[in-house]
Amino acid sequence: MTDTGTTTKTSLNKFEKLKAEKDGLAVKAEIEKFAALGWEAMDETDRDHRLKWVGVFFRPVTPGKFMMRMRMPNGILTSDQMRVLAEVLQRYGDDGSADITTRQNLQLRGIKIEDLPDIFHKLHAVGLTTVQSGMDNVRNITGDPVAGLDADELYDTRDLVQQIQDMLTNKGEGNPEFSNLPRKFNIAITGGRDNSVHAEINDLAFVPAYQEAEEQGSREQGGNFAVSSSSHSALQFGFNILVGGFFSAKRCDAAIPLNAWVAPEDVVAVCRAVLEVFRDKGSRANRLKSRLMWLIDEWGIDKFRAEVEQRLGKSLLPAAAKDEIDWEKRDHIGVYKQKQPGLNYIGLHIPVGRLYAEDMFEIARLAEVYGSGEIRLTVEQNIIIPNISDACLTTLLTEPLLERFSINPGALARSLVSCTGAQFCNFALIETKNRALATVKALEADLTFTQAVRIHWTGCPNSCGQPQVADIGLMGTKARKDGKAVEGVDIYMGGKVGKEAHLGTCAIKGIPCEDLQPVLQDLLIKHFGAQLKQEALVEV
Ligand code: SRM
Ligand code: SF4
Repeated sequence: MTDTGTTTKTSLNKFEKLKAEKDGLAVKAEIEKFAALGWEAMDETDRDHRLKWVGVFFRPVTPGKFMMRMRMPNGILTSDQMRVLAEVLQRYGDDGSADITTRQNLQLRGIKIEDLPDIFHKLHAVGLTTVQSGMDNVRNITGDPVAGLDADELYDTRDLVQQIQDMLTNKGEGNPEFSNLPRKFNIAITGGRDNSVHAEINDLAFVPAYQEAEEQGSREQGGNFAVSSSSHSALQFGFNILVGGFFSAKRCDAAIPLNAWVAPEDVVAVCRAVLEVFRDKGSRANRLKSRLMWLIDEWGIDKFRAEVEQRLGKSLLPAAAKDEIDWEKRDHIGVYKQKQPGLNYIGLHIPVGRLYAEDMFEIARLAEVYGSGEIRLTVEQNIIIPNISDACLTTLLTEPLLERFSINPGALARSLVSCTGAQFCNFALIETKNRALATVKALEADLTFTQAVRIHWTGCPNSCGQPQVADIGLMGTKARKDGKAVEGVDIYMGGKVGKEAHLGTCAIKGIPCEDLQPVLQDLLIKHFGAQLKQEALVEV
């Protein structure tokens, strides 16, 4: 007996029941009412769950101070939008902060329910939306952070990402067609060579690949072409499709090939078809087995592919023999030439992605004064300011903000990623962000490095901080020390990003956080060529 879409109503899990009682998107029309009522008088299910359909998260750790999760398609926003977000936060003083997320997105903290009508009004005025960013919806869609800037990119993902978001959110207004999926769903598109979006950990991902196409026929379709060595064929640009990648406390899997290739103009339709299959056939019984990969497991990839084709209304071409992901992953920290002559982008390191209102005003100012007003976010929780002319570059590099948000951070700080952790997240088994910063600072004080080492912290097995993609991943757990339960970590090793990406696995279990420093030092020396500063001095 399957537990997929054929499930009877009686076996629905508790979240399915709350969705059946009242659709999550219904709260959109009730914001004024909630604001008047206040968070304590509100219906608890609306407050704790349904508000997530409009991106508003009740935080049991800070009751009354909500988190607001935006949507930032391809991680791009304007200085005006950044300034509006900063204005929202400014109101909350010390309680207000923002985090850049591992999905190239922003989350605001300290939000009061009585302010929601005004906040939504302000966001709407600058074209920002929070809709369908939590619960059983498609999360922020990631794309190359240097799309349209990178001379080596194969495809500029920006417009496609926006089109997909518009389709599934009805241009930010909310779309009931896709607001009741069996579970969360992640989509990523990359048109660059270095897999900057971690395609392998998404439920649905598109990676660049050229398909042999008959020259004549292909030209008639008006696609992107490269000349092949064969005189009879051209190479048409498109994407190989990967499906089923996900992390959860129960299971983590890299995405697998759908054995399908799609031209850019069909990507939105394929997203729709895959989401329809997931929506209508995915499991709604056991929430721990509801992500897309469980359905693919049950059906087999061939049946899944056939169902997608049926929804699409046409056959998919088989995958191209190889994809074009052939670079190591870049971190974009520093100054880089754009493909547009005379223009540059700079990548600023934002320690563990944490921002305050003053930082955001300042970033908006720098983007306007030195660039075109555009600001970009990365899945490493950092910021890129593009379109800086050669003439402006030197002055920009003297701006005081760059002392804190450096273009040349230390070898560990540079690639440090951390999930929210115990400060705001009630799932957390440990505090993460502050600990991550303190640990790296101490390690950098004792060691010298010849390479950057990617360390990712995550506060619990939900893996929002993606420890499985890291060189060293640290996952919060309860450890034992002197017979007592203490905060600890399981250590993941071997995650590989960029070309030939694969997931790391748990190498060491249950290290108490207070004993972690020497363990990490040892790993950095043994596996990543770090040296104790004393020893390095002796060698010199
Ligand atoms: Fe996550 C739930 C934060 C990326 C897997 N995640 C949560 C909640 C909403 C739990 C909660 O209600 O407290 C966290 C909110 C804490 C807070 O106050 O910030 C939370 N997740 C985050 C963020 C903010 C981590 C960060 O610091 O960057 C990321 C927000 C992304 C965004 O902009 O939408 C975030 N979460 C991820 C990722 C990474 C990714 O997408 O690349 C994953 C693993 C990949 C995946 O989903 O396959 C991830 N989050 C989860 C899960 C486990 C999902 C599952 O299938 O079991 C949960 C728990 C759940 O959904 O039941 C979860
Ligand atoms: Fe919270 Fe756990 Fe996700 Fe960290 S990994 S944000 S602790 S749910």
